[in-house]
Amino acid sequence: MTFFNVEKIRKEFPILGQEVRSGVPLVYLDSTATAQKPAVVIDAMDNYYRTTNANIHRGVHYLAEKATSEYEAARLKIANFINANKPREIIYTRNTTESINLVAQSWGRSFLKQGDLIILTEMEHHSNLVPWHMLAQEKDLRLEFIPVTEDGELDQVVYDRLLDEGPKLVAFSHMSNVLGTINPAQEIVRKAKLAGAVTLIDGAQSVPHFDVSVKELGVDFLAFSAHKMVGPTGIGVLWGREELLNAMPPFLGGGDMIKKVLLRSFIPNELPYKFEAGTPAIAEAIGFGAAIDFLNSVGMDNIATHEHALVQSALIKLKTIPSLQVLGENAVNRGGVVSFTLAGIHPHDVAQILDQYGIAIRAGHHCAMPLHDKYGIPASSRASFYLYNTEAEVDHLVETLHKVTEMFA
Ligand code: C6P
Repeated sequence: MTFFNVEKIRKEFPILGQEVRSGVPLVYLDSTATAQKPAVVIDAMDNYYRTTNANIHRGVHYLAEKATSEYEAARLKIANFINANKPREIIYTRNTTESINLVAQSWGRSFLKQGDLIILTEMEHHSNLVPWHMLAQEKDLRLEFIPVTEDGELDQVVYDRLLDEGPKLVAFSHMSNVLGTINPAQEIVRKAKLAGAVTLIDGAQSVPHFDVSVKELGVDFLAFSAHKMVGPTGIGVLWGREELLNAMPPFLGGGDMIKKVLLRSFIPNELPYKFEAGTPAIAEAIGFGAAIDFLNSVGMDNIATHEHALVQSALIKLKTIPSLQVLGENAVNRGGVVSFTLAGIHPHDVAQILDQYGIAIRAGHHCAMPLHDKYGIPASSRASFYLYNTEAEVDHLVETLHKVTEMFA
C-alpha cells in the first residue's frame, strides 16, 4: 500500500525517466550507495553558481553575504531536521566517514588512553571500524564487538556483559547497510549512558529513511551524509553535544577555524567554525538545504511507511526463489535494504545480468567485510529502496532473478 503518490514523486527526479539501453528503463535499486537527486536540489546548486557564488564568512560584499546567509540557513534546516538544540552543534564535513574520523581524531585522541574500551558491533560499515582501528593502534585501546545474532540483530546479552567492563565509547550503526536491521538505538544509548560511556550513532542509513531525533535518542554524536538523502555528494554532518564539541580540539587547521593566529600559536574559533577549516562545500550545503526541504515536503513518516511496504513485499516475493538466501531475514525491525545470495551464482554475475534488464543493484561486501566474514561469504547482492521506488520495480527484480537462476540451472 502506498501512502503517497510515488509516480508524482518520481517525476521530480530527472534521472529516473531514462532508459539505460533502448527500450530498457532504469530501475534504480542502489539508493543505499547513493540516492538520486530531485530537480529542486540540482536547481538550487545551479542557481547558486549562476546568481550567488562567493566565498563565505570572509567578504562584506553583496554576494558574500548572500552566500553566507544561504549556507547558514541550510545549517538551521539540518538542525531542525534532526531535532538538534542549536545550529552550532551541526558541523559540516564531507560525509559520514569524515564525521566519524573527526570524533576519533579529536575526541578520541584527547580523551581516550591506553587500555580504554570501545564497544562497536559486528555489523559496522568500515567507516565505523577503521577510524577506531587506527586510534586503537596508536593509543593501545581495546575494541570489543556486539555480535550479530542468527536473526540479524545485535546480541543484547553480550552487550550487557560488555557494558559491565566500563566502556568509554559505544559507537554503532543505526541501520545496517547490509542487513537493513534498524537497531534499538535509544535503548543502546540509554544503557551506554548508565555505564558512563560516550555514544556515537552512524546515521548514514537512518537519517535519510526515517525520523531521527537526537533529543529522543539521547546520543552524544550523530554522523550522516547528504548524498544518501537526495542531497549532493561532498557534504555530510557531524552533530555533537555542544559541551563535548567545545571540549574537543580542532581536527583540521587552516582558514576560518581560527579566532586569532600569531606566528607561533593560534586561538580556535567558536563552534561550529572551529571544525570547518578552509573554504567549505558551499553549493553543496545549499543543495543539502533544498534536499531537507524536499524530504520534509514528502514527510519522513510517509517515506518510512512506503519503504517498509516495499521491503516486506520484496521479502515475501523473494521466497519464490528457492536458491535465494536473504541475510538477516528475521530481524524484527528493518528498513528498505535486502542483501542476498543465490546458491552457486557469484553476486557480481547477478548484478551484471540484472543490469542487462536495467536494474541497478550493488554486489560485493558493501564496505562491511567483517559482517560478510561472519556469514562465511565474500560478497552478497543488495537491492535497496527509497521514496521513488515502486511495487512494479520489486516485481521486475523478482522476475529477473528467476531468469538469472534459470540461466545457471
Ligand atoms: N555505505 C553503501 O553502499 P560515506 O561514504 O561517508 O557517505 O558513508 C559511509 C557509510 C557509513 N555508514 C554506513 C552504515 C554506510 O552505509 C555508509 C555508506 C554505502 O552501503 C557506500 S559504501
